[in-house]
Amino acid sequence: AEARPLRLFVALDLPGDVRDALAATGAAADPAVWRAVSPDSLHVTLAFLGSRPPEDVDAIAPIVAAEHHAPRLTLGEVLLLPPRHARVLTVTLTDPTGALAALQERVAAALAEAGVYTPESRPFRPHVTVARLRPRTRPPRTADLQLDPLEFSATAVILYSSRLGPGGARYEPLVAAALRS
Ligand code: 3AM
Repeated sequence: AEARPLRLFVALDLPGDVRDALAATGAAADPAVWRAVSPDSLHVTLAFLGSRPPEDVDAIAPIVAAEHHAPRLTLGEVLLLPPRHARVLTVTLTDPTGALAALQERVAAALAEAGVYTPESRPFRPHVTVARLRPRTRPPRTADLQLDPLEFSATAVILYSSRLGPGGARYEPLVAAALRS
């Protein structure tokens, strides 16, 4: 029998203190409206590959492992996305050197070259989803949350498989490559 497809995405991993700050922001949002993302699920999506045959992991692993230098980043602002009919509460990332944008472009181009990814036409806007709108809930217009302007280095590039379940998506790391800061 054929192996089941995997729902794959490549993401940037964050230091523990940054995860803690982001988890606190998710937890500070109105719990009647938002469900906070658990600290171990927080990430910065670089490329969402969607449903792929498991064999593709062999082609993706060296692309994930090819990255070496950690982009230096800052937490930006709390932003509801999409803007008019928010589904998620996010924290944007500021990329003062452009290193993250360059890394994302390299990874996306290599994945496309390997035939496992179709690049998105919309621009890459780095963010971390910290809470998701509860089902059948009207999205608010603003979040009204404060954020400390933390500065940090990303820690790793990770290939995740996402399993959809009753309690939301569960992310399992398949390949992880540490970044040097
Ligand atoms: O965690 P964030 O918000 O960066 O929204 C999904 C999540 O992004 C996104 O992939 C990440 C891991 O699930 N995602 C899910 N389906 C998607 C799709 N069809 C998608 N991104 C683009 N196209």
